[in-house]
Amino acid sequence: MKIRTGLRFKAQDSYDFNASAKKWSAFSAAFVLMVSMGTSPKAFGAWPKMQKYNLVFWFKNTTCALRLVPCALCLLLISCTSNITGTESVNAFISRMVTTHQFEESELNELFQAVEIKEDILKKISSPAEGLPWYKYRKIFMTDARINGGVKFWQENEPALTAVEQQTGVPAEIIIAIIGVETLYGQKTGNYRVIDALSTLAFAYPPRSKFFLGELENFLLLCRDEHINPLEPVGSYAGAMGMPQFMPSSFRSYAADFDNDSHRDIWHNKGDVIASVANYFVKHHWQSGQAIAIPVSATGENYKTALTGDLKPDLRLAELESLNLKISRPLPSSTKVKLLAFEQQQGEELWAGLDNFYVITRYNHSPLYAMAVYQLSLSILNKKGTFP
Ligand SMILES: [Ca+2]
Repeated sequence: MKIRTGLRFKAQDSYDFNASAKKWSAFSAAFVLMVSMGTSPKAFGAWPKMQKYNLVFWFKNTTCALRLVPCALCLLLISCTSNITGTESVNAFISRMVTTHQFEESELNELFQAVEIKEDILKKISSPAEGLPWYKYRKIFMTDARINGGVKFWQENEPALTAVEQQTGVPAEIIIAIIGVETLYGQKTGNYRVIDALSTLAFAYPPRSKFFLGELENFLLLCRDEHINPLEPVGSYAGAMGMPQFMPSSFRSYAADFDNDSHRDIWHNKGDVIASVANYFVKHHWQSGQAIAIPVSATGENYKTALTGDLKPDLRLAELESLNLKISRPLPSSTKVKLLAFEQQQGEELWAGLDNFYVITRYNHSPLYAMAVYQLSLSILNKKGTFP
């Protein structure tokens, strides 16, 4: 079995990457040595003379800047070795794909000739937006453009949204808010080739290598299933694809074919996108008609003992009361909630997250993300109500 019969991978022009890598390695090493020697003038007895001629200030600033250069060179080195075929890790991956999934070895070798390691992805993976406090994170998503865009998306895709909501019980405004937060309704789906993003993180980012090797495996499988050239799909720097930003493993488990054309097209087909998001929620046990999150007010500070890291609802309503917490809407007494605190500029805002809030966090494990989706969904719903 091949990835795709007659598939034509356009490999890059041949280039002696190994020779280039050696050259850059030697150059980087020499530079690091030069800079590190230069930063210890005291050791060479040069300090008094430098102080005498007012060179200390110049020296400190210059060495500080120079110290950054080796870092840049390391990244440059990675980019110079962008052809990763022949490396031990890529060979092992290809062997596994051949033995486990019957891919053609020569075809995968040819494919990886065209794959590029992207240095900017390695920078981006280290600074996710989830590190922000809630009051800053919220502003990224609760904008007029995103709310109005949601209303427009609703109006343009009303038949598919209505059908999917009736079929699955997942509200249209939640599906729309996910697509709005993920890609601004398909406007920002990412510009990296998925195979470059996944290969960069699988082969050049050891902390998440295992996870991304799995996603790379799933990506090649989905390309074979869907008859897609693996060099074509584009996505985020982490390999999330299409309008709903599904990772390849999510695509294989949850993507849905709304229009029954035998393709699950989450890049262009809005019906498939809507059905796929809803299916993701259904498979994570969305409860039709149930609340998502409810504001809570506190007296005293007893509640802080309930603010644990896990997101799964764990408190009964009676327990909320015993912690001097008051929920702003009545709920059945058997309901379980998760107490969540969101950082505001002054103090924190408390919410009770219900099972459906937990389901949203299965799409992205951050409570900030789930709250942004929930609040955006409410704003879209309200705004749509104002249209004739
Ligand atoms: Ca389809």
